[in-house]
Amino acid sequence: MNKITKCSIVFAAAALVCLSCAMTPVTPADRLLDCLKASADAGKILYGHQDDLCYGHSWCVEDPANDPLERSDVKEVCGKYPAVLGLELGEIELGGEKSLDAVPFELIRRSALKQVERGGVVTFSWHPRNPLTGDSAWDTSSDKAVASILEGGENHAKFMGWLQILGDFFDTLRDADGKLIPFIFRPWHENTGSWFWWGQKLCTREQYIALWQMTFDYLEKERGFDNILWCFSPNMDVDAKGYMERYPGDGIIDILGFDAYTQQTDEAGAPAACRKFRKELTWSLKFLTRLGKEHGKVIALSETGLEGFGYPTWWMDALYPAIKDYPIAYVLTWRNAWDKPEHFFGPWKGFKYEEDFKNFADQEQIVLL
Ligand code: BMA
Repeated sequence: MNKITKCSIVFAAAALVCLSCAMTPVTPADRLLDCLKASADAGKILYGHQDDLCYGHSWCVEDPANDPLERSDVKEVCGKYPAVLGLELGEIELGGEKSLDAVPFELIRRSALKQVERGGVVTFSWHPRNPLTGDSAWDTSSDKAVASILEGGENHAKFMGWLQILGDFFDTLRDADGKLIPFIFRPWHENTGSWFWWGQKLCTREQYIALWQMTFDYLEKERGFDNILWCFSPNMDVDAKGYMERYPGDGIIDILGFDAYTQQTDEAGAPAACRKFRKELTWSLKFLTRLGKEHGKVIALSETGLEGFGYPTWWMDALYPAIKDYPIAYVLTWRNAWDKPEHFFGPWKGFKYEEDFKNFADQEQIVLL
């Protein structure tokens, strides 16, 4: 084993294991933030995959309460688990047992704990229903949804009830010693687009920021969660000014993220789409790096992928060259939906381009568990 490889393994182990060490920082969130900072400062990028322990391209956990959570599409391809596990909480606010993607919340809870037990990082997204119409998060039929849940709005009490349910779930995320695990929370994402009820054209800047403030105040101040890192993640179709236009503020946000996808095309259009993605991502990460330095924040590529992967070298020719020179703490590819065969963004055993992912995962800079 050469020196560099050895160092990187030692470093990766240190960066991930230090999640449980009790050094100087005060809160569990501070400790996780320090680990992410140290890892990014050392030039490492943690690789993450959405819902990786709950299901994969052609399987899903069938016994949520007892499954050992050992399966993973990523591990089946490269021998390691993702260092970051993304999990989705949409529809938890309805009080049912399963998420909008039909994943039992008990499985989501156990997966989060397992990920931390393995020394990894957890990040939650949340696509709650439209509180005004009761339809999905993608229902943009009214520009009054955000206004209706802010203080004084007709749905304020209802929404606070949703936050309470979310907080109750967060309260169950405890390790064997009963301590709350640290995690990243990334609500109200892709706000620079207008496809969610909290998007750009559906509320004013002030309303959007008030939504963040209300969410933060409830969970951090009222419920006292000190184990949450807050990630802001607009989509990659803005410049630095557009990115910051609705920034909730340094007092709330810990991580500056970006959601950036390669545009879907047919096979013939894929090379051009990949080139465009690489160019735009490089350009965007350049200003995100600057913003991270100016605001003293960790940066990340919070969601990415090429749906269905109609390109043989997306990982090594589009993604890796765009991210390798920037201090992003992690990159997360979206889910491999077991019930929608073409809806996959991560690797899986048997996929024709799996070697390309293996090459990516083999890079000294890329960290897995
Ligand atoms: C989207 C798609 C949907 C899913 C949602 C929340 O990007 O994957 O199928 O319901 O994320 O996970």
